[in-house]
Amino acid sequence: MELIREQLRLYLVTDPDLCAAAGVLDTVHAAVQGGVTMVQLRDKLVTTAARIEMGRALLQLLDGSGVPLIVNDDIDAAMAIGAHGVHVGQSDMRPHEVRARVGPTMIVGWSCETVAHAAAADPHVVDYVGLGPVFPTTTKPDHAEALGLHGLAAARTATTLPSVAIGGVQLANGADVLASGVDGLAVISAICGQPHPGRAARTLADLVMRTRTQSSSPRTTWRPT
Ligand code: 3NM
Repeated sequence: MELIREQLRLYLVTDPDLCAAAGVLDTVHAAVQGGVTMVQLRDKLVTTAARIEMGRALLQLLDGSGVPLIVNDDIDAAMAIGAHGVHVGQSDMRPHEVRARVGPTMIVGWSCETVAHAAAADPHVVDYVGLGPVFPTTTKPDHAEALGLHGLAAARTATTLPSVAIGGVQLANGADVLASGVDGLAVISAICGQPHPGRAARTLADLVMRTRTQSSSPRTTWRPT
């Protein structure tokens, strides 16, 4: 479980529209150079075949980097690609069904929008939870009500699973988000579509590292103010 906490430190979720200028592959390449520790292929609008093609290219790009590739929602694509994992949301296939499909070794991530969702995450089935949205975000227009920092901290303490915060996470609020005790930050617009995705990733990765070394024991000492 400790490896996955490390891999969650800076989690890039791809968005083909926001990455349009540089392209998904170049954005991911630059972001990994900058220090991204996990990548999720997320494209809700393409066919499984197109997702497999992009996923294979991403897997090749990530080869040797130690950065896992996770596929959003599409289990068939994840398995065809040979991705490291799959991520599902509350309205997608249930985690235990996903686990039954993908077997014991693939990473299974689950989006949790409430404290109750986080409390329901089964550590025997799920490898990590995505907690969010922390803040309102235009990147996912149909998102659930934002948790805010207090809600994020409550959701984080409702589960022992490794966790990553998502939704409106940016450089300016990253330290506050990490203070909730989550293992890492998941971002789209803070990297995708930035003028220099590699530099944006580097600055965020530095923030994550700095915050980790500064905080003595955030998982037990953080209290909402
Ligand atoms: N999932 P940005 S919020 C893909 O709450 C996604 O589960 C969310 O984009 C959730 O970093 C979100 O640009 C969008 O705010 C995150």
